[in-house]
Amino acid sequence: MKIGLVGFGGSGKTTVFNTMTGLDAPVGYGGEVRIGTVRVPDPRIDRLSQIFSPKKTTYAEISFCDVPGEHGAAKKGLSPRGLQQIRDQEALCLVLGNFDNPAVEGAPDPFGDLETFHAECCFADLEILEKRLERARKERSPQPELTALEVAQAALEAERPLRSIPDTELDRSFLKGFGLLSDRPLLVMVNVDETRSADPMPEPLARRIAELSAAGLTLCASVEADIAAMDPEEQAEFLRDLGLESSALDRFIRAAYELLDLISFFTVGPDEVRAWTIRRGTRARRAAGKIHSDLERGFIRAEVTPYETFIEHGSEAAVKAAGKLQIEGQDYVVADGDILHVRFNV
Ligand SMILES: Nc1nc2c(ncn2[C@@H]2O[C@H](COP(=O)(O)OP(=O)(O)OP(=O)(O)O)[C@@H](O)[C@H]2O)c(=O)[nH]1
Ligand SMILES: [Mg+2]
Repeated sequence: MKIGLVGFGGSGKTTVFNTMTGLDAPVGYGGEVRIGTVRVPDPRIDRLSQIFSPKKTTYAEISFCDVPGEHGAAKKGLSPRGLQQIRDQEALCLVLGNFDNPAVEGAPDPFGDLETFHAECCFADLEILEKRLERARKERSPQPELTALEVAQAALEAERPLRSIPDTELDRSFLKGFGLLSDRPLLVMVNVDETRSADPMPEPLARRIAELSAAGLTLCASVEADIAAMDPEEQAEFLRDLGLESSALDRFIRAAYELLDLISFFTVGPDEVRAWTIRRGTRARRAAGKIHSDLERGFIRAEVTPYETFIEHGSEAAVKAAGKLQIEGQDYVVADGDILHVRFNV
């Protein structure tokens, strides 16, 4: 999963990036585009790894791309270069500064920044769509394609982000490869100051985020940076003192999985215990293809054990003996926590 961190200059993107990835990119004033990955913590993988003692344990990963914002009072917004950088990201995380930053002019205005970002995305998408539509009309493209482009254009003109238009109204197959920003899943992260690190999302902001079909999260990036540097026990105590249920990384990952409708399935064995990320609703053959294209091509069946069943019985042999091993065909919808063995023949 690739997530682009975007937002205005000095909103705290690089600070967030560092906390999430454990890297140490320099904060403040621009810089270069950076990429870092984090491992998605999963206690189920920890447990499976203990049981199998594999040579290798592989967690799911999220990669973050930190795109510097524009600086200076006259230029607030996203640079064309910045926009270009985020087009190939699967999801966007907009960081909104809501703390006093001496390097940024004026009081923080997360609500206004959200509107500006939204307007910029709609505008950039509209530009792309207008060109496409003009060409499609000239080339007398088939009606369904024209309809899709027109529906998208009308939504953007009404300042509705494309992500808010359901598939039943918009045939997205005609919009593939355009890199439309307002169609990307969006997670809005409000970066608050130290004194309000456990405050809930302000109501008007929460409402607007919902209207934009986005998800929201608050954190204090600088407090989180301190938390990330602590050892686990210290962390737990510190979080409790602050009134936080979990670290921003945990909350972020949960929100991102929910937003993108992602789940994990597992493969296990003496060589490797591994988590794989798929979209909810993915069928067994497609899921097998994540592991290797041969498994998708030559798919015969999947032997499935839900994680809980496995833990209850303690071993794969015990699961089988209890008659709990599920033999599933290619159309089986893989569930979160399924342990899969794919039988295939190529
Ligand atoms: N008080 C406070 N300061 C913060 C917080 N988050 C970031 N900062 C500070 O704000 C400044 C800018 O933070 P960055 O993370 O570099 O901001 P950025 O969004 O990456 O900025 P650009 O890359 O220039 O767009 C730094 O001096 C940070 O230390 C926060 O939660 N509270
Ligand atoms: Mg930065």
